[in-house]
Amino acid sequence: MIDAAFPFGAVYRAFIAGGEIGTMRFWLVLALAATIGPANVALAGNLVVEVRDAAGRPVIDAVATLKPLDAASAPPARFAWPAAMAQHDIRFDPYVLIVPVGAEVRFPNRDRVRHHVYSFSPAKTFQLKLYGQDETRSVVFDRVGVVPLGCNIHDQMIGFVDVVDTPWAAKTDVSGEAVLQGVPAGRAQLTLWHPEMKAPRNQQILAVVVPAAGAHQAVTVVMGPPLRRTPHTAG
Ligand SMILES: [Cu+2]
Repeated sequence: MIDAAFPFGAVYRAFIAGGEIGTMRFWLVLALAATIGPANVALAGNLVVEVRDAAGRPVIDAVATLKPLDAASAPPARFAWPAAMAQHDIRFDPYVLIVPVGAEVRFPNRDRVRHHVYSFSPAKTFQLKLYGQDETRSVVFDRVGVVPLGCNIHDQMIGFVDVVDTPWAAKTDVSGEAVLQGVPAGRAQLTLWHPEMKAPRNQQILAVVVPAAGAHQAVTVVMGPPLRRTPHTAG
């Protein structure tokens, strides 16, 4: 409202001096003031989602996605991390990659051995036939859903591309926290997904109400046994 104060004064003087045209501009400024008023300031809060298992341990690599129920429309999904799924030390890196629907994902091979990456997922069925060190391939993910990845040569290689249609998506870090930035205030559906979660479709859905200032949401999930895969090396 402070920003609107100066033009308000200027146009009000024009209103007094200019008759009908001044009146139109007067109402225009009122409409402008309404669109930049407190109702829309509520868009800037962060939702911090903290995910722990039944024993209270932080859950790493869980994907939190938020679908606001009150906001009219969402901005296009763009994420800070690269749309890349490397093969490194005979494993997929990262273990879980979030991409917006329509993203072209690179699959660089950083190993000396060759890999043959594939998925049978309904969201994306593909295969990248054997390719070697420092070569890369790419795949466009055009449908929303989880795409489990495997390698024909190395059975222990397991990874996931989570294709989402919301800009409010993030992965939990080592402390079990995912930060959804700039979420709209109001009612929303919060979905938590992890490949090892013991739940239908490996996910838990919560109804939440996000206050204008943002919030911290703690969630406990039930985890199953870890998938058998190549252990992550230190660093
Ligand atoms: Cu491989």
